[in-house]
Amino acid sequence: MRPLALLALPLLLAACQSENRTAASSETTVDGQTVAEVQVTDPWCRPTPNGMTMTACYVTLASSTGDRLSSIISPRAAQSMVHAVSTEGGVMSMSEMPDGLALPTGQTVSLAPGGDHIMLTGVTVPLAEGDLVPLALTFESGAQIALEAPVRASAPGDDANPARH
Ligand SMILES: [Cu+2]
Repeated sequence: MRPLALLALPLLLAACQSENRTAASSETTVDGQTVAEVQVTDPWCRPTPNGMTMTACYVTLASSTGDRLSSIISPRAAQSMVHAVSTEGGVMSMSEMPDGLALPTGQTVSLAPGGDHIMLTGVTVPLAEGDLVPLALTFESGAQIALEAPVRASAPGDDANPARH
């Protein structure tokens, strides 16, 4: 019976998304039906060892109606913003997206290491692996999503599939 019980645990956890809050969505009503407007999944943040006060967080976003991620607030950071990464003359730099992050209708937008990311600055209490970082995302449509991003040293799935980007 023991293996069976262990197998059932991930299923139970998957069914309780509102409880672990590592995935969330906002809802809107279209023709009397409730549909998910924006979905946010797979959030995670990098740890801040050795007195680092800035770090990056990553999420996967999808909007069924087209939207923009316009602002982010986290109680763990003085400031949170969406950064775009660009390379010019072989030098990588990052800058805040002035108009927020575009979420084209029906497309999945993944923030991932090496690319666009959520930048936390002014992190005063270090983020350690296993911590949960509350993130409140506000979208141009007015939708708001609150979730918790676990702190991890590497991207979810990296162990199983290093080719994942
Ligand atoms: Cu950045």
